[in-house]
Amino acid sequence: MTHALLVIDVQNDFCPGGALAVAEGDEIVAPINAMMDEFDAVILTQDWHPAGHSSFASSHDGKNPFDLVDMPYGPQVLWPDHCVQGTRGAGFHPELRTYGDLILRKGFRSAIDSYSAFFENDHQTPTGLKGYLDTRGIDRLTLVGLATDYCVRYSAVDAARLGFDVTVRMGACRAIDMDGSLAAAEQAMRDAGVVLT
Ligand code: VGL
Ligand code: ZN
Repeated sequence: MTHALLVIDVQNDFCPGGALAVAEGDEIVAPINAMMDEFDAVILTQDWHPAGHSSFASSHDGKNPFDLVDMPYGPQVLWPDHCVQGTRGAGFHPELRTYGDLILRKGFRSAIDSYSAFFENDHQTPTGLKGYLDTRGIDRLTLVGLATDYCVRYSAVDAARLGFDVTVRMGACRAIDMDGSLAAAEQAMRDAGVVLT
């Protein structure tokens, strides 16, 4: 099997001090760096939103961060402005090793969010990652990164549904964990056949 490490969104805005900080988000950087050499390929994703993105609470009158709204493609949590293209917050954590094979950006269309590295939040619009992995013969994925209950969860579930052999190394992930979202994510990943270690 050809085994890739998929490093999800280890960006400044998801680390302590960032706009959408995940508790202890920076603690996974050293373990992820140490893992990279074990894999045939390393792929990093980057949440990459235009200013005024529709997933930002600031784009909706009278809404606050963490409110839920209905979008044409389904329910959407509204977030603080984060990972705006070209800003420091959108950059990778400065200590993360970033000389992997591919950097995949997602969430770049104003009208739709993209938690998963495979499909935007309509669960239909592809990012192109599946084609990249297939053409490189990659059939096994280990996921790490931020946040366990959003971008790691949806990426892992989509990968398993697409037929990849998927493991999430929970020790190298951290969660936003609101309203039981971490427990729900663990259940959804297990139900999809993802191995959690
Ligand atoms: C993420 C919320 C909004 C993530 C990205 O990387 O998990 N969460 N955008
Ligand atoms: Zn985002």
